[in-house]
Order: sequence, then structure tokens, then C-alpha cells
Amino acid sequence: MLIKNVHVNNQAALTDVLITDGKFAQIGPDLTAPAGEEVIDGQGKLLLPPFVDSHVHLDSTLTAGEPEWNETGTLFDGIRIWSERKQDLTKEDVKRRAKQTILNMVGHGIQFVRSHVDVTDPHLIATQALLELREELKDVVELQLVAFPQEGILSFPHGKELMEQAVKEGVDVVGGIPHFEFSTEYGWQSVHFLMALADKYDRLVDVHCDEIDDPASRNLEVLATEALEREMGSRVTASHTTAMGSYNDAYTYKLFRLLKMSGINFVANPLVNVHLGGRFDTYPKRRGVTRIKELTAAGINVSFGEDDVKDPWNPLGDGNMLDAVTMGVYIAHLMGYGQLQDSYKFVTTNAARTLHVTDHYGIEVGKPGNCILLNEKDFYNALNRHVEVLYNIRGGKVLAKTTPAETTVFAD
Ligand code: 17E
Ligand code: FE2
Repeated sequence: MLIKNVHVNNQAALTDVLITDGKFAQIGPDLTAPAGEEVIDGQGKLLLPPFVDSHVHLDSTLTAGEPEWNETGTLFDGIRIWSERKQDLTKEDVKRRAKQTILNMVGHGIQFVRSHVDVTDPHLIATQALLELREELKDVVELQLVAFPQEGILSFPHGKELMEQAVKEGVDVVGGIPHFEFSTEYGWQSVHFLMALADKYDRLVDVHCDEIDDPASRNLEVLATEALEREMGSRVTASHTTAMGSYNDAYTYKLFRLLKMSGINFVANPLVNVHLGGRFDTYPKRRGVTRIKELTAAGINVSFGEDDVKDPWNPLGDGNMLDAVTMGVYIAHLMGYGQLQDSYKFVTTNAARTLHVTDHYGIEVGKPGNCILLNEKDFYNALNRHVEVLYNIRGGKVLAKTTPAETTVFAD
């Protein structure tokens, strides 16, 4: 495939991109297609590596309203409602809903997904369903699965055994939820347990960490210390960390030293965190998000996830990462022109680092020919107009194609 006349990675210059045998073969001006090769006229638009959703829950997707809508909008009612819906899970139910959401995501330019899967289920039904789907859809999407103990590791019957069982069955990443454990002590113990488990089985780590408007929720320092001492930093991710929005500045200053030394990654979920956060405040009302701007300024890797697509934690969601970026730049005060132009990194290169897939991610000669063509010349305009992904290209083949809607205004 030859893609003509595109701005690669938001650069000012126009260029061509040739993909042969599924890999980027040449990037430069005035390339010619080998005989019979498919040619796409890029029309001066933006070519990026595929979008990455670095944090979503595919087991619960498309269950909003079942058995009830989350009318309070708290994390805790979300957990309660999901716990009821979980009783009715079958493998077919999970696979059907997850597949529908994944295909929708693909239509919006996503090719890499990290999904948490709730392992606080004695039968691990959702885990088995998503493990099967990971294989069945491997030509469409690279799906990473996180063993996520929604109701706790130490606070749920046989929580530790269920975590280890999920890892043995093949999940890629070890998760946790220390702020939801019964006690601070259980929270810390859960972090030590999950880090040892990941180390033993050579897995990545992604913990729901301090997702609560409580400045006393300080499991992040335990996770970062473990990551530092085990030298696992780049393989470890702290998701949510919304309590950091409530930490005092003196403590945060001290914490940042450790975070930088540890090299861990962060995932913010701007849409869902602004929705679930601040729910127990009157006024002033907290924003419920982590310190995206300050982490980024400190050189720490931050990516964005959508977290939920229509489930007990988010009644909305369309599998479109531009929604997460829009909310993220507003809520984190990243609205400078350069910051807006660069904000695609939260859902592309930064997210690829979080997923630990950078060896096969990016528009570079020799890497797999995966890329997306957005219907604007640069990311500032793409974000502003929330444009279509015209082509989602995987291994030099069109995986999804979108024809833009056409509006005619009848006025002089
Ligand atoms: N579970 C949780 O603990 N936190 C979340 N944000 C979601 C599920 C979506
Ligand atoms: Fe989450």
C-alpha cells in the first residue's frame, strides 16, 4: 500500500508512506507504488500510529441500566450494580458485548486495547471469555488483559487464589484495587502480593490505585517503592490515582521524587474520573482527576483511557479516544496551542509505552504497517472538529474506512 501526501506524526512537511509485506518500507517524498499496489490519496491529512485505549473494562461494556442505572454516579454504586449484573454472566454474553465494543473502537482508529477483567468471580467466566476473544480478534486488535480484583484481593473470598488462577490461565497484566480493600493494611498487603505475583510470572502490572477523593489514600507510594526496588518501573502502571488531586503539595513534592526514580507509568481516565469524582463534595467540588499536567511536566509517562463504554460507571461512551482527549485537555488545563497539538500522544505513543508495545508500534521503517488517517491536516484541528478516522490501516490493509457526513447549509 502507498499512502500519498500526508502529515506523518503531526509534522508540518508532507510525505508519502509505503507499506510492503505488512511493514513500513519507505517514508519520504515522491514515492512510487510498485505495480498493482493499492494507493490511498492522503489529501494532505494527518497520519498517526493507531489509537491505543490503555484502560477500559470490556467485561462490563454495554450493560448500562442492568439491573439498574447508576443514578448517584458514585464509584461505589457502580461496583454494587456490577456485582449484581455479574451473577448473570455467561461466556457468550461477555464475548458478544466485548466484541461489539471492540469493533466500534476499530471504526474509531483503535488497534491496541488494555482491558481490565474482573477476577472476583469464583468461576472466572469473564476472564475465560476475554481470553478467547483476545485470540479470535488478534488480527484486528492487540488486546491485553489485566486480572482486576474489583471487590478486593484480601477482602474477597479466595481473592489471592483467583488472581493467581487468572494469571496461570494467561492474562497479560496483574491488577489491584488497594483503596477499596477493607483496611489500609489490606491495601498495602494487596500491593505487595500483586507485585510479587507479577514478578513471579513475569507479567506487567496495572493497578487501580487510589481512585477515591481521600487525601489519606496513599497506596501509590507503596506501589512505586515496590516497582523501584524490584526494578520493574517501566512495566508498572498506576491507573486513576485520583487521590493525588487531593494530596497536599508538600507531600506531593516528596512523592514525585519517588515516582520519577521508579519510572512507573500513569493512566488517567478523564471522562469517568470527572464523572465519578467529587460526588461526596458540596462546594468547592473536586475535579476527581490525577495531576496530569504536573506528571507530564516532570517527564513521567501519562496516557488516557476511556475506562467505560456504557456500563455502571459510565452511561455514555462510544469507543472514541478523541472524547477522552477532549475531556483530558480541558480538565488538566492543557489548552495551550502546543499542548493541544501534542495531546494526541496521550492516546498514541504514551499509551503504547504504558502497554509496553513500543517495539512494534509507530510509523517507522521496519515496524508493522499500522496507522490511521484522520480527516484534518493536524491534531489541533482534528481534535477541535472531532474528525473521522478515514482509514484504519493494519499491516498495510484497510481494517476500517469511514465516509464523512456531508452537511449543506442553505444560506447566503
Ligand atoms: N471499577 C473501578 O473500580 N473503577 C472504575 N473506574 C471502573 C470500574 C470503571
Ligand atoms: Fe478502571
